[in-house]
This record gives sequence, structure tokens and C-alpha cells, in this order.
Amino acid sequence: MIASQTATFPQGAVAVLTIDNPPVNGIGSGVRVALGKALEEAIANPMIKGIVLTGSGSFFSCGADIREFNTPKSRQEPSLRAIIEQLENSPKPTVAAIHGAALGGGLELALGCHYRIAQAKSSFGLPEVKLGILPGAGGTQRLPRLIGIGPALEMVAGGDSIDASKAQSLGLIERLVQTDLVPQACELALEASIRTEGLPRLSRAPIGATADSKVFDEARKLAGRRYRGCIAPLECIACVEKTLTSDLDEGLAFERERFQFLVNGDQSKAQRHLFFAERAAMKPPKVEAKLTPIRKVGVVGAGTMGTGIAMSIANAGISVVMIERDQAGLDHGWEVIKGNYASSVSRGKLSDSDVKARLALISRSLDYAALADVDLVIEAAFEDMGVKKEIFSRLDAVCKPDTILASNTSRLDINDLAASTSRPSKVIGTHFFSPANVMRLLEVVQGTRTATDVIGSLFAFARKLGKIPVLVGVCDGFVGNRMVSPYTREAHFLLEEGATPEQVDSALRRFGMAMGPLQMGDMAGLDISWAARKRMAPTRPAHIRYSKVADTICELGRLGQKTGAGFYRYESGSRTPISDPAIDVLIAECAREAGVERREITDVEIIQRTMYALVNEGARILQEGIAQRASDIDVIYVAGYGFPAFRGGPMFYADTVGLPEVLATIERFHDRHGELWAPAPLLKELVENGRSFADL
Ligand code: 3H9
Repeated sequence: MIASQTATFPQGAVAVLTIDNPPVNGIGSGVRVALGKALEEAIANPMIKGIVLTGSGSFFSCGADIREFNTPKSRQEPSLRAIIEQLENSPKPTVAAIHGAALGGGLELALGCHYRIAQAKSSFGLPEVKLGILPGAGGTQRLPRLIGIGPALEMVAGGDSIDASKAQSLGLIERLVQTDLVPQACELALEASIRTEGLPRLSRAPIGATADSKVFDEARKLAGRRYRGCIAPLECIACVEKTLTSDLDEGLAFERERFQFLVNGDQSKAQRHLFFAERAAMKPPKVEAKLTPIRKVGVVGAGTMGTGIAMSIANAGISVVMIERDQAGLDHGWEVIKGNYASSVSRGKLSDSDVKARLALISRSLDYAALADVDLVIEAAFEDMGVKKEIFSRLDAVCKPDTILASNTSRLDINDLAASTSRPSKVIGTHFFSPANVMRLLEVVQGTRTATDVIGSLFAFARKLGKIPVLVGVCDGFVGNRMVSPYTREAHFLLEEGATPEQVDSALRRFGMAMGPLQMGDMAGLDISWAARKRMAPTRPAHIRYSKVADTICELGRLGQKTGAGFYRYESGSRTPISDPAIDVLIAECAREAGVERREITDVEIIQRTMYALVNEGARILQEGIAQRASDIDVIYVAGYGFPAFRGGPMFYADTVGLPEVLATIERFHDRHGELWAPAPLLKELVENGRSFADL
């Protein structure tokens, strides 16, 4: 785990200690034991003049081994803090030689060294806050002593990495090198070994200019916006603030106590669950056949989804041809794309030359013949099976035999679509989320005849686009939208039973949702789900409760933000929802017609009715094999539906509440509200066997 070598130079010998724990040189208990021992030996060896710490493979070190948190291994001596103290107190100069990335505990190790030298392409960060914890091995105390309060606060509480040139300008690293990282680090160690002044130890460094308390207030405000509902950023800020009033030992004690508090809490467990859940979801299936390299893509439809998809493909440096039925549609799409890029330039996100290069990758045509040489086509046309089948048969005729045909449908049957082509094994669903150039989630929908190499090719393509692909099966709405149906259904029932739209939305926002379901409906446009409800109407049994609230609102032409009114009203040009007494009257009228008795609704009931509706449907989806894992559902909800990361996703949340408790409440709802609340068999099975979704 630690390779220890002696590098000999005319001026003396240097111990080069290499962390070798692939894939990211995580600092688990094994690394700590081996590193502690290697350091002890190097310090004791009279031949050694200095010590260089480096990493093998692609990274210096990406931090503590997250899998060991809350296990006995995390308590195994020596602690990471003890190793850092050993490095810092070493009488011989210690130099961190950094390549790839120094993240979290990896950067904290480097801060324990007397000097830091890095390769030009390396990056530096303390991403712990994104895992619901804080840098717990001295990072919150040493970094401000090295680079000052402001920049340290940004790195600790924001969690984003910085590149090597920024690190150098902040004084985080002494030297930047292009080549010969380790030899140059050895040279630095030898130079330092003959200097007469003492070694620079951050534990003794005075804290820089005293920060104005406004810096901390601003940081708290920013954290409130970026990490709404999360406690870790506030703890990070408190630790950095502590450097102003405490010496290092006191500060470290405070940091350690706050780290323990966070690492044992539900929020961090949820965020760590998501870290691994995302990686599990993104693993493609094992494929024997060769994958199709996707070098050129066709997008059919230049509406909101089509333009967003075309942009996300061009953003990844891949050529894309956009097809529309008429020139006006094509021109409109092109203007939308240019407008979106122009706004990125004005916000400083892209340069003019970036935009020029991206626009050059997007060509436009009214002729399907332009798709003759593409490797993949993504159809993003009107959500109607007839329209889509016609497009697919044209694509089937014009595209190469091995071109993958994908549909961006959010609900329709991929198998039905595949059957309308001569290549069902090459047909797949790619459900992007709006805005497609921003949202990272991609539901990859596997039809019964979709070939595994087609799925593998799509996963590789999705990763190039920077998306999080999650494999799902065919059913109405796949995973995400199928679960949204019972969630919004309950929101509408709650309105009839006595809640107001703002009461439902604000309870769910306080729970942590980015937006409540009614505001979300207004934003997405109420006509889409209205059309789906009309499509499903013939199959809806008459005795099942049905709320007419949303349909009645749509019948008034109130289709959401785009028409200036929906569940709320909107002032011209504004997206801020305003309560509308006309809607309260409409809801009361619907309730009266449906014979629903109105009563006081509590926030607890709003959360339970909406969340457990998600969980119950999620359990059915799992049992039917539409989702591969409970954690995939969590990833879909957090990445695509604004579910709070600090609750880990709906299935993780249910485990946190406890499945017996969730089931008991669902059974109570079943007794009171009828068969829509029949508990999912899988949920009952798990409770009977004392298991949780995490055990599946
Ligand atoms: C910390 O340091 C706490 C200290 O302050 C205090 C302690 C007292 N641990 O992402 P990838 C796995 S907290 C365990 O696909 P990439 C990952 O699960 C830590 N495992 O690669 C995956 O496994 P698998 C602070 C880890 O190249 C494999 O490595 N550090 C860890 O796309 C490859 O990962 C962080 O938060 C870990 N720390 O991205 C950094 N890191 O193959 C977290 C990765 O079984 N890591 N794995 O699925 C990352 O952000 C990305 O992994 C990284 C590489 C950018 C490094």
C-alpha cells in the first residue's frame, strides 16, 4: 500500500513514499498503518535527509476511504490526523509531490507536509461538504493558515476543486512543474535540509488578516442557496471561523468533534449513499460484442428537448445534425440554441470561441437523407405514438443498418416503437430531462429486444456527455414519471381534502424538495400530464377515486407559467407563483362535487402522503424489475426531480424512517383512502423479513 524507495543524489538520500492504493489512492486503514511505519523508519534513518510523499497511478490521493466511515476500520490507529502530525513534526523536510488530484484527506496530507510541489495539470479540493461532512484531518484549520480565510472558506464550504495555477497563485503550492515531479520534489527536500531557518509548519503559522464577520455571513447565505437544508456547509464555516479565536490544538479539537457529529448523522449517510449509488447506476452492463462508437448523431425535432439535446451533444465535441419538418421550426430551434449560448457567454461560462466551435458542430436539415451516416439518432418529436412510429420507419429506411435509433419519449412504449422498425435490437429509449443541456440525468430505457451492446454504447455516449445514465425498463412513465403520478395524485387529493396549493408546496420545500409538486406542474406545463390522463382515462376504473382539480384548471386554459396561470397566477414575465383565490374556490367546488369532506391538513400528513406514495410505487417498480436497484431510483429522484440529496432519495429515506413504520402508515392510508394505497407486496415482504431496501 506504501512503496518506500530511497533516491540517492550527490547531496544525500531522500525517502520517496508512494501511496499505492488504486483506483484513487484512498487513505484507508491499511494505507495509514503502512504510511505511519514508513515515515517512522525514514525519520529514524540517519542516511535520509528528506522525505517525499507521492501517489501511484492517476492521482496523488483522493482522500479518506469513504467506505470505512462508521466501521471499526475508521478507528484503527494511526489516525489520518496522527500521520499528518508525524509529517508536520518531522525534523526532516517533508514534500508532497502532487499529480492528478489531491482531494479531501489527500490534500490534508499535503498540508501536513512542509512543502508542496505539483504537476501543471493537477487539481486540489476539499469536497467533503458534498458528502455531508467536513475536512476532519485538519483541513479547516491548516488551509486558512496557508491561503487566508476567504479562499479557504470558499474551498471548504463550497467543495469545488481548483486547478494548479490557481493553487499556486493562492500560495497552496510552492512550485509547479511540467515534468520530473518526484526528482524535483527530492531536490526541494534536499535544498530545505541544508537551510538554517526552521521548517515551515502550518500548525505554527499565524492566521492572516482578521476576517470581517461579513465574510462568514456571506458564506452562510451562499451555503443556504447552494446547499439548502444541509448542515455540513454551516459546520464547515464554523470550523474556519474558529481559526480566528483558537490556536491549532483547540481548532483541531473543535473540528474533530464537528466531524464526528456529521459523519454519524443521517445527512452524511444519505449523501455517501448517493455517491456510491451514482457510480453503481453508471456502470454499463457486461457486453461481449463491440460497442458502436458514436461520432455523429442525428436529432429529430428542434423544440425545447431537441435543441437542449443537440447542445449537450455539441458541448461534448460530437457532431450533430438537427432535423425538422419545416424551415420555420428549424430556424426557431437554431435561434434558441444561439440564444442559450449567448447567455452562457454573458454569464462568463463560455468564451466566444467556445461557442463558435460548438455551433460549428451543429448542422441543420429538412431532409432525412442528412441522417444517412449518423451512428445514433435521438427522436425528440411530439409525444404521440403515431407521429413517432412514422419517424422511426423513415429513420429505419434512411440510416445505416447499425445506426442506433433512440426515442426521447418520457412515457411511451419503446417495444411498440421498436416493433415498427426492421431493427428492434437497435431501438432504445433515451429520456433526457429539461433543460437537456443542463440536467445530468438520463433514463436509458431498455426494450425487451434492445441488444446489450446498444445499451453499452449508449452508456459510453452518456458519460461523454457528462450525464448520469440509469438503466430502466419499459412501462408507462418508466421510473421517474411513473412515480410522479401517485406523488402528484396525492397532492391533488390533499387539495380536495382541505390543503391549499401553497401549503402543499411549502411543506415539501421545507422537507427539502427543490420545488413543490404544484409549482413544478405549473413550470412544466399542465397540458402534458393532462394529455397523459386523457390517454389513460379509458382504462381507469370508475370506482377508483379521481381528482378533477387539475383537469378543471386546464379546461380554463390555465396551463401553467406559459399561460400566466395554473395552480397559481403569474405576473407578466415573472416566474414567481402568486396564490389565487379563484383556485381555492375551484378546489372547494371540486371537493364538493366529489363528496370529499374538507378538514385541517398537517405538514406531517402532506409529507407522508406524497413521500410514501413515491416509496410504494418505487417498491412495485423494483419488484417488476423496471429499476435494477433501489439506489437507482434514488439517483433518478435526486438528479432529475429535485429530491434533497441530504435525504438520499425516496427509497433511502424510507429506510431511514424505518420500513415497518412506513408500511404501518401506508396500511392506515389504505384503510382510510382505499385501494390506491394497497401496500406494495415487496414492501410487506421486506418488513416481514426484517430487511430494508438497502439489503436488496
Ligand atoms: C475525506 O477525505 C475525509 C477527511 O477529511 C477526514 C477523515 C478523518 N473512498 O468516481 P470514480 C471509488 S472524505 C472510497 O468512478 P473518476 C469509487 O467509488 C473523501 N472509494 O472515478 C469507484 O469505485 P467503483 C474526500 C472511492 O475517475 C472508484 O473509486 N474525497 C473514493 O470518475 C473510481 O471512482 C472525495 O470526496 C473514496 N474517497 O473520479 C473524493 N473515491 O469502481 C471522492 C473514489 O467500485 N471521489 N472511490 O465504483 C471522487 O470525487 C471521484 O472518485 C474522483 C475520480 C474525482 C476522485
